[in-house]
Amino acid sequence: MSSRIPELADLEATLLLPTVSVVVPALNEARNLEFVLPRIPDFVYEVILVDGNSTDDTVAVARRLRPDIKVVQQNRRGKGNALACGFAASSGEIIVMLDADGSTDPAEIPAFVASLVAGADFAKGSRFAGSGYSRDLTLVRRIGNLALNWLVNVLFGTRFTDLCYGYNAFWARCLPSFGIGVGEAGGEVWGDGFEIETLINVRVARSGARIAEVPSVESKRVYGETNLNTLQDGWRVLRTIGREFRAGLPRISARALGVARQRPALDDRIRGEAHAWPLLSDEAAA
Ligand SMILES: Nc1nc2c(ncn2[C@@H]2O[C@H](COP(=O)(O)OP(=O)(O)O)[C@@H](O)[C@H]2O)c(=O)[nH]1
Ligand SMILES: [Mg+2]
Repeated sequence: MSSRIPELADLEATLLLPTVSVVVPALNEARNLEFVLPRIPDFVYEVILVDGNSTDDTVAVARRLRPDIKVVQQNRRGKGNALACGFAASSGEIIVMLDADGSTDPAEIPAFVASLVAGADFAKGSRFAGSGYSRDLTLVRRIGNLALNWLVNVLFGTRFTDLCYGYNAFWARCLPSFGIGVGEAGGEVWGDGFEIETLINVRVARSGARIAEVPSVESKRVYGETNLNTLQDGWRVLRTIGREFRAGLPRISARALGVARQRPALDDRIRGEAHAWPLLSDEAAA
C-alpha cells in the first residue's frame, strides 16, 4: 500500500498543473513574434506582451497571431520596467520570462515548469549548464558575463553559472522578494534596464529561495539588432552587484563604509563648500 501513495501523488501533480503566465517584453519585434508566439505550448494559461512603445506593428502582429494575448504598455523605458509591468499584470501561479526576438525557445517552457513543480522556487535558465549553449553571445559579452557571474558567486555565496540570462521562471509568490514594482510613470528607476536580471537573481538568492538551473539553448535573434549596449549595460550590472552587496551588509558597517567613502576631500572641507552627504542606506533605498 505504501508504494501506491507516491504514484497517486505524482498523478495528482500532473493533473493539477499550475497556471502559467508567459511575460514577453517586446520593443519593435513584429517580425520576430512570428517565430515565438506560435511555439508557446498550449498548456500556458496566459501570454502577456509588454510593449515598449514600438514603432513597428508589434502589437497588431501579436494580436493577429494570438487573439487572446494580453497587451500591456510599459510606463517607463527599458526591459526591466517592461518585465515589472508584465509581472504586475500576470495572474498565473507560475511566471515565465520569454524574449520576443526568437532567441529563447518557447519549447523549453515545460522544462522550466517541471523544475518548479519538482520543488524549485526559481528556475534559472543557463547557457552554461548541462546541454545549454548560446549562438548569440559575442566573445566580449561571454567574458563579461563570466566575470560578473564569478563576482556574484563570491560576494553572495551563490552557484550561478549564467548570471546575465533573461530566460527564467518562478512561482509568482517569489515576486515580493524581487523588490521591483511598476511605480510612477516617467523618469528612470534603478532596475528599469538590462540590470534587471542581476537584480532579481541576487535578491531571490538572498531571500533563501530554492534556485534550480535549467539548461537552455539561446539562438541568435531572428531579425534586427540587440537593444543592449555591452559596455554601458555591463557597467550597470556591475553597479547593481555593488549596490546589492552594500545593501545586504549589516547596517552599522554599511554606515561606516558609507561615511568613509563619502567624506569630503580635505580641501573642500577647509573651503567650507556646501555638500549633501547622503548615507549609503538612503542611496540604497532610492
Ligand atoms: N518592452 C520592452 N522590451 C524590451 C526593451 N528592451 C529590450 N526589450 C526586449 O527584451 C528582449 C531582449 O532584448 P534584446 O535587445 O534582444 O537584448 P539581448 O537579448 O540581451 O541582446 C527582446 O524581446 C526585446 O524586444 C524595452 O525597453 N521595452
Ligand atoms: Mg536578444
